[in-house]
Amino acid sequence: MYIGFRESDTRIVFSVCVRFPSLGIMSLSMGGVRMARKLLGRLIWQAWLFFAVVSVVLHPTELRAVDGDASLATIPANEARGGASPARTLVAPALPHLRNPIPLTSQSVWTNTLAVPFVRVPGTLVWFGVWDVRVRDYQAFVTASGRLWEKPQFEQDLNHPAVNVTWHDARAFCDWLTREERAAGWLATNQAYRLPTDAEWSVAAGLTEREGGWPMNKDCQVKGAYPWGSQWPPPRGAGNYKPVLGVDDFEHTSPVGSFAANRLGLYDLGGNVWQWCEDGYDGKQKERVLRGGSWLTDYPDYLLSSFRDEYPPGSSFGFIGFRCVLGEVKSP
Ligand SMILES: [Ca+2]
Repeated sequence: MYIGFRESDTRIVFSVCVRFPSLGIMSLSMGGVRMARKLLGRLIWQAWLFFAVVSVVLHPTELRAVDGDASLATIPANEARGGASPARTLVAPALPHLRNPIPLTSQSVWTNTLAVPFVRVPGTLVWFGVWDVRVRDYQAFVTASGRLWEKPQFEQDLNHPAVNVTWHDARAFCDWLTREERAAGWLATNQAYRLPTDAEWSVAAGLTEREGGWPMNKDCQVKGAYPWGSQWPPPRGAGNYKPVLGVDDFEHTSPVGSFAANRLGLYDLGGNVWQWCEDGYDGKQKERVLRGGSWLTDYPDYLLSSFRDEYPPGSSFGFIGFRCVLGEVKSP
């Protein structure tokens, strides 16, 4: 539409008004109306007035790095609030907050209040904790909540994965940490911790599986794919599995991060402890899915990345732990 002035003029006026809405207001309130009319002409003045009003009403607040680090990304507020984009594609939540912003690159690592790094997992909408929830993390939850926690019969230090945790315990931990970090201003109200879904876990493990259906129906359907690659038997250093495999020196659990991470930077995706997932194993919903194998696993099919184990959600063993993911929720 022709509006009587050049596109370059429009850009300048728009830019000034959008970036400095207060300047537009000040000029208008201090006699700038006459000056604008005189210098810019009637049409440009009208455009200025229009854009000043629009910018005051609609100008999005931007969440910026408070430390002034120019290398950190400025994240649009609509992304921060999980605003719907015209084409809703698989875009991980921006995880912006006012204290620890992250650059929006595929290599992003975001570290939470428990000093647990989280990485984006392309193909999902969530960020994965790079390792299982540790004894030190879970102990903080137990101390704060008073929840009962029976320690295992073997020795663990603070960096071992927390075990003897039921599916309910794992979810309670996620809820607690969500509340804590929201209250501290580290998470937006539409961001929350939870367990990974069965499908998300598969993506993190590098599996390509059909969408939908129960985990039971996908059990062991991808042959020859293990957390360490395709070779069998597993090579030395593949992870913490049952001693009979001879791949590691740990009799029970091992400190998180003791073995090489996968291509996404996730540790112990296979071995050490089984990891609870959100999903029911089948339509009966009596059991929950576990993925990844443990220090007690040696049977070849059980070590497949596509293997699903299942236990009632109240089960608690020394070979079961969990990891958290961070994602968006539909409403606070
Ligand atoms: Ca072992």
